[in-house]
Amino acid sequence: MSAHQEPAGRKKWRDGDVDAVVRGIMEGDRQMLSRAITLVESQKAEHEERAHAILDRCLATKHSAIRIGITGSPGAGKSTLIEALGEEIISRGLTLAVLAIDPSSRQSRGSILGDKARMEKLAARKEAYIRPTASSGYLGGTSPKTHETILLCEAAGYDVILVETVGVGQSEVVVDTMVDFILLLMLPGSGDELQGIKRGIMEIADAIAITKSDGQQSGISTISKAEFEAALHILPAKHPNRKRKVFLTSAITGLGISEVWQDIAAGFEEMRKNGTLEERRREQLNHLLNTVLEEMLKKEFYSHPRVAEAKPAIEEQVLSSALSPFSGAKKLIEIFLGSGLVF
Ligand SMILES: Nc1nc2c(ncn2[C@@H]2O[C@H](COP(=O)(O)OP(=O)(O)O)[C@@H](O)[C@H]2O)c(=O)[nH]1
Ligand SMILES: [Mg+2]
Repeated sequence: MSAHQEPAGRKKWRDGDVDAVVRGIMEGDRQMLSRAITLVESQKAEHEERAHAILDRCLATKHSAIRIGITGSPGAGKSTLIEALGEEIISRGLTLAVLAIDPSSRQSRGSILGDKARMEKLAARKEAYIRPTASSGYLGGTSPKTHETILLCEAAGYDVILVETVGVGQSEVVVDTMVDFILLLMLPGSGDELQGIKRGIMEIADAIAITKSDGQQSGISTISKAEFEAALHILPAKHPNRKRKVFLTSAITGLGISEVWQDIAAGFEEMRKNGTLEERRREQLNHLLNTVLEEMLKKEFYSHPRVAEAKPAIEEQVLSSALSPFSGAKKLIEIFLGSGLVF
């Protein structure tokens, strides 16, 4: 840890805080971790700057966790499974952070509490850190901010990071750019969804869990398992040497939970051994760089005074067909770059 110098004079408490937050995160102080995540999630420019200063320092720790995406339709049993899987992970002597992203939370703040209540037992464990997060308008909730939050949790030394996202099609593709393993949750009897949208999701899933395989559902679950296994057989392989598995799980009876964990741990170990993990980490960082770059450019562009001034007139020309949308866009870019005339 670098020497922490008190700023000359008494600067505002928050300004000299980066050092304290970084140190706190690395020492396992949850409040500091939560504070850093709040900064990362903030839209305010001054928060962003501090968040980035914290992230830079945290990335230097080069801590790496097993990152798992848990995805599936609302009600598929994600939060409940995470609670069970979390206990399994803790029983193996590991610590975990859970990022529960709730896209419905913008409408009802209550659902965030709902998720945390669903993970009540896990929330009480000192080995687990649970962070419910509003989706801030991103599809399925995952965003560059989720990725940055993952990096903060890694610096805090958690062994495993679970990201709960709602399966709405594209969101899995986004979460796939930041995790090592995607567990897709399907309800028993949902085999007919194989024809539609879920096919795309299945292509990036590393394993499938047929949830709620208990009580009267058990029979239907077994049929679904066979259907999904057959579908995986047809789809192109995701890993050259590892077969993707379908598990029957129940958070109530504990069915399949240990097996799911073993599959995840084995997959991760294999990636670590054959070098694909390191490669993936590089790809993940590169993806984050490009996503953030795109966002920053967009923000710079739209908030630029020259652009704001010129845009209405150009828009009008495009709408009246005096200018093609292509030429209009090009003109705005030129104005942004300072090489075009404002008119
Ligand atoms: N019978 C049974 N019900 C479950 C199981 N897992 C979750 N549920 C119920 O399914 C509902 C939705 O679960 P939840 O974890 O909130 O789903 P999420 O929206 O995917 O996070 C809740 O009422 C749970 O109690 C399970 O393994 N068996
Ligand atoms: Mg949930």
